[in-house]
Amino acid sequence: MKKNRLIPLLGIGLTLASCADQTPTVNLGIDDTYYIYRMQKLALSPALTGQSYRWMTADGEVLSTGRDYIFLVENPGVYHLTLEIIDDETPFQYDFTVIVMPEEIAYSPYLSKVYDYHPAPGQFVNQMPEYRPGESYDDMLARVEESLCETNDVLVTLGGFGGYITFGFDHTVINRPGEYDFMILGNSFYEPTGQDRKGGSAEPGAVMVSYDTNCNGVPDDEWYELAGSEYNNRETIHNYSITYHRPDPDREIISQGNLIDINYITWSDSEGQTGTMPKNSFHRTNDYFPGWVSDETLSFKGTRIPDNGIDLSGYGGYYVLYCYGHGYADNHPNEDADLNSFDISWAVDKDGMPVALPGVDFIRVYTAINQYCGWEGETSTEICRAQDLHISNQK
Ligand SMILES: [Ca+2]
Ligand SMILES: [Ca+2]
Ligand SMILES: [Ca+2]
Repeated sequence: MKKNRLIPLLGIGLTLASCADQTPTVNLGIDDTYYIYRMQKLALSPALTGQSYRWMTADGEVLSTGRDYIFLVENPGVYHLTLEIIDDETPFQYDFTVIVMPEEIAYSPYLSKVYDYHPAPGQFVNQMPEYRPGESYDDMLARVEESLCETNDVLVTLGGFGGYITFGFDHTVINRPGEYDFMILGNSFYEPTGQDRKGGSAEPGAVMVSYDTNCNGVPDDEWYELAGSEYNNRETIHNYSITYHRPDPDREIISQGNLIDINYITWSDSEGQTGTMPKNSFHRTNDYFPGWVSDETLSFKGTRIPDNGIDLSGYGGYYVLYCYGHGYADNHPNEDADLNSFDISWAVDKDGMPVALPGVDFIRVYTAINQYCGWEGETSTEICRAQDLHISNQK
């Protein structure tokens, strides 16, 4: 979040308002003129109260009917706005202007910040990125940020179902109507033999978005899921939750083919099911439970979409993980930009109702499948990059 600063204009010092501006000084609480950068929020909160409120453009288009309003636009320009406070006793109308300027240092289309990283257990955990004994969660978070920011493109695993990451850009991602707004890249690939149905290694991650409505720069606001192609699949389980248990040092070590410890990590879920995440011979040296976590259990929740892996060999030798339509990360190869792109207008609330968001500040991805595919192991979403599609990437 940019700090307030003063800029000289026509010899007058004017406050450059930003999202952090909560306490304007005039009686109404709204200034005559604001100067902000594009893709930055301006929080407006009148000091006067009324029965209802109407924020409008000069053309009379109603922008909001709430008392508080966050002004956010993509393009520089001069915006004439009106606040109408509707009240029998003290009605009020106030015209003011927001002058939106281009940013001084070009925004990056790529990630600039990782807010949190909480993978579920998995065969790549503690390796993507590497965890070194004694390191803290903050050390890991810094490494994840280094992996994903800009075009570093280093894969980060989210582990099994529910494992998640939260990231953001150096500006608010604008929701352009009818367009994809951002893209997330992973390591999905198509297997060569499939012709009729796209499949290979598709490990879909559900995507959630959040708008920093309290303007504190912290992802503590309401989250909304982007309803992907399987959101209304009858086999999708909403509000699914799972708890993984740290490996029991007293467990019986039983091997089975390429699985060298079939009782390695146990889990139980909200459907009354239990299961295990075995350790396999290809990832025998690393712990699958996050090394920086001291808790005995790890719990996650979210929308569980149906299993997508089919064993084509019939004996557990060759699984193909089929791709879903759209709306998931790590679901289609990166070359297919549209199938890795997301429209903020897909956002729904916890009841599945569409939510109109002007933009998003925080994006979360979590593994949306709880599935184990023989020697290929648990299905885990991996990501390596995210990009705002409305910012030029000419750098
Ligand atoms: Ca959009
Ligand atoms: Ca916030
Ligand atoms: Ca993957």
